[in-house]
Amino acid sequence: MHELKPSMGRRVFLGGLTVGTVITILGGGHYVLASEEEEKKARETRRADGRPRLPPGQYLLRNLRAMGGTEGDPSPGAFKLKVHGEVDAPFTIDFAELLRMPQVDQTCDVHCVTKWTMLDAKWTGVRVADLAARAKVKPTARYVVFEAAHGYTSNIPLRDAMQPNVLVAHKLNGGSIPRPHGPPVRALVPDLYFWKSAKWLEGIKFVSRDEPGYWETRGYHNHADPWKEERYG
Ligand SMILES: Nc1nc2c(c(=O)[nH]1)N[C@H]1C(S)=C(S)[C@@H](COP(=O)(O)O)O[C@H]1N2
Ligand SMILES: [Mo]
Repeated sequence: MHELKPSMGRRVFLGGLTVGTVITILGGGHYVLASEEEEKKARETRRADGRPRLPPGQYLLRNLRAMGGTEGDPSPGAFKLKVHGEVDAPFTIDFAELLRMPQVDQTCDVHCVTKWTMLDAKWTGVRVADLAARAKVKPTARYVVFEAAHGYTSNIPLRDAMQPNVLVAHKLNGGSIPRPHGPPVRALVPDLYFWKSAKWLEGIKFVSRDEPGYWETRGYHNHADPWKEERYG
């Protein structure tokens, strides 16, 4: 993956440097750097929870950078979400049924472990907490595994998954999620590094024992808190 040292100039980065290829490349794509002023402001602003808007070691992009991954079927007609595991009432819903659940509109920031942060993306979706309630999650469940197309998975503790800003999202900035970003539905876990937000989502599995996912078994941190810089395991 591309390491960007905070001390390095942005021109050098734009030149496409590869400093220290560590572990594995997480993806590529196009991106637009924010201005120095925007970045300074984000560094000095605090969130409602008191944490800085820009987590340590991050720089600011103006757009969401497409980070790759093997695409799933983007058509809503083919979509099915299986909610299962340590639950009393497992279920599978299609896209229409997902839209009939309570919808949340939310503006939030996302933070990628490759060190870019993007502020204020607008998402629409259903709370994982609402899906968990419908599935009647058993008290034995302690972790959640997001299951995506072609075997990609990510794992998070149940308490993180129950946060009100953790969604199964089907809209980005007012439209359907653009192709590289995981349509028709992706997970959104804004307060952990973005690899936890599985694109082309197919299942949510509740488990009693943790199941480290795709990147978690390839050297990345199991928890991935951007404010603690939980980058590598
Ligand atoms: N299914 C799937 N989801 C995935 C990935 C992937 O390869 N496959 N990559 C993850 C990583 S490493 C990141 S940083 C984000 C990137 O999302 P974006 O391409 O929308 O920026 O998606 C995550 N979700
Ligand atoms: Mo990532």
